[in-house]
Amino acid sequence: MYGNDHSSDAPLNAAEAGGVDEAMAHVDRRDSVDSGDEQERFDALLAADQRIEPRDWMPDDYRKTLVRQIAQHAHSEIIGMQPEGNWITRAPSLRRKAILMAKSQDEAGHGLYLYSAAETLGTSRGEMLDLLHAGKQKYSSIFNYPTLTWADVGAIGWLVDGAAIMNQVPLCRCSYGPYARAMIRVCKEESFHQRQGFEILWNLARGTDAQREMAQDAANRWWWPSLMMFGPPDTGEAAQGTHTELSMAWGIKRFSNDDLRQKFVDMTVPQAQKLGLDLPDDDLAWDDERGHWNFGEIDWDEFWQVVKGDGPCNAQRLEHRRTAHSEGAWVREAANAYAAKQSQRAESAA
Ligand code: FAQ
Repeated sequence: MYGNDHSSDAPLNAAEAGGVDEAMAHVDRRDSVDSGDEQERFDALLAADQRIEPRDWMPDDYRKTLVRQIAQHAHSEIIGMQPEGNWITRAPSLRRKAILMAKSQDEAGHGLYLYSAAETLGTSRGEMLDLLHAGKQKYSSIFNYPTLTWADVGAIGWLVDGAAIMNQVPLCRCSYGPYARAMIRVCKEESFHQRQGFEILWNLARGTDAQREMAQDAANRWWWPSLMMFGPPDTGEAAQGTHTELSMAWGIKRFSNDDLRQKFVDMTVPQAQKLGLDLPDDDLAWDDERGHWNFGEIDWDEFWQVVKGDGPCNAQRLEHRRTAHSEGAWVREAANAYAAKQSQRAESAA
C-alpha cells in the first residue's frame, strides 16, 4: 500500500487540507503599516495580520513567550528522535529502516530550523540546550512514553505526528515571521511522517492475528497521551492560568488547545475506523448537535506528573540527551575552530 490509496480523496492530515498553502499565500504588506511609536507599530502590524520580524521592536513578554514556546518545540523535535530511534536497528525490512532513518533525520532538521528561529530573538542554541539539560526548559510530554513494539513506530507517525501537524499548521500563520516560515517547511515534512505511520498500521492491521493485536495495543497506549500533547484545558474557566489568552491576542497561537484537540479527534476517529482499529474510549460518540465527536475525560493528573518529570521515560530521555551532548563536544569544538580559521583567512585576504 503506497500513498493515499486507502481512500480515494480524503486528506490524511491538516497539512494536506490546505492550511499550509493558505499560510504560503500570505502577502507582505508591512510597508503599508505606518504608525507612531514602537508599541503602536507593533499593535498595528498585528492588527493588519502582518509578521513581526527580528529587527522590529516587540514587547519583552512577547519575546519571552516566543523563546519559551520555540525552545520547547525545538527540544521536542530532538528528544522526539529517541523513542523511534530505539527501533532503527530493529526495523523489519530495509525499506522500513531507510524510511525511519530519513524521518529521524528530518526531526533533527526541524530542531535546527527551530533553534535558528529562536536565536533570532537573542538567545543562543547553547543557552537553550543548557536550560533543557538542567530541566529548566520543557519538551513535549509525549516523548516520555516507551516504544515497546514495532507498531509503536506506526502509532507515533499516525497519532503523534498527526497531533503535531494539527497544532503546527496554524503556527504557519504565527505572527513571528521566522517561526511561521520554519513551520511551513516542517509541516510539509511532517505530512509524510504521518503517512508512513498510517501505512505501518494499515499493513499490521491487515496482517496476522499477532500483528493486528500489536497494532491495537499500540493504538491503546498512544491514544490518550496524544490527546494530552495539545496541552491542558484552556477554554472557559480553565483558560485562567494558561498562556492561551495572551498568546492568541499576540497571534502566536491561532486556536485554543481544546479546539485543536477536538479537531484532532474529529480527524482521527474516521481514520481509526478505516484502519479497523478501536480507540480506547467508551465515551467516543458522534454528537449530531455539535457536529463533533464527543470523547471521555483525559487523565490530567497523569499529564502533569509526566510534565513535572515523573513519566515512564523522563529520566532516561534526559540522561541520553545529556550524554549525546557531552559526547558531541569535540564536533562543536572542531566546527568552531574551522569557522574561526575561515573567518581569519577571509579577513587577511580582504
Ligand atoms: N508537554 O498555557 P499552555 C512533535 C505546558 S513536536 C509538556 O497551554 P502554551 C514532532 C506549557 O509549556 C511536539 N508541557 O502553554 C515530532 C506550560 O508550561 P510553562 C511539540 C506542556 O505554550 C513527532 C503549561 O503546560 N510541539 O511532536 C505540554 O501556550 C514525532 C501550560 O500550557 C510543540 O511544541 C505538553 N504536551 O501551549 C517529533 C508545538 N502542553 O511553559 C518526533 C509548539 C502544555 O508555562 C516524533 N508549542 N505544556 O512552564 C505549542 O503550540 C504550545 O507550546 C503548546 C502549549 C500547545 C504545546
